Amino acid sequence: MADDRLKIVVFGSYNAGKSSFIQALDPRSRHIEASSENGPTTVAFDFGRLTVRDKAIYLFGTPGQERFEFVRQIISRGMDGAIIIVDATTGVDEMTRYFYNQLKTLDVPLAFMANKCDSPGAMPDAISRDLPGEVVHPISARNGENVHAALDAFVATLAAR
Ligand SMILES: Nc1nc2c(ncn2[C@@H]2O[C@H](COP(=O)(O)OP(=O)(O)OP(=O)(O)O)[C@@H](O)[C@H]2O)c(=O)[nH]1
Ligand SMILES: [Mg+2]
Repeated sequence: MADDRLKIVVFGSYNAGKSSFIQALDPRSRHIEASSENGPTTVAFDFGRLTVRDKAIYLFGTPGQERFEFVRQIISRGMDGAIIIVDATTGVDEMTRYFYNQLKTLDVPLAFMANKCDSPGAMPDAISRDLPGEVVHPISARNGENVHAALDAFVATLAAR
């Protein structure tokens, strides 16, 4: 993308809070979902837009369910940065590791968000420990805490590249 526009793709396990994260950043974001036992689940993608550091940020949220790998592949094309959302109440699971390993093989800037930090069972420090050398931002997509600051910090690293 052009220098003043950035495509950021949001990955993470099923139910981690990817759609909520994009909703918190852009209240007018759009979400293509179907109903599931845990409420709405993404079956195509989320799309949100906002301006950060004078750059137009295009946020694409992916589906977390394993069977939607083909959707993630399509949405990933041409991304300038990737965010992995981790549910801080359940920790770094197999799917999170899968996304991490996949993204590490690409030369794409990456940050982690430890989500649901409003929840009493959240363990953001354990997530940092499980991902040595990686940047992990504690956030709550539900109450919006730290979401803008975390994205701002990530965009700053992209702009510096
Ligand atoms: N307590 C708490 N709950 C959250 C937070 N963010 C999301 N949730 C809840 O977690 C559930 C899943 O949120 P979604 O945003 O749909 O998660 P997702 O990662 O997009 O899920 P899929 O698209 O199905 O993979 C919903 O019940 C949300 O209300 C948070 O910061 N705190
Ligand atoms: Mg979703």
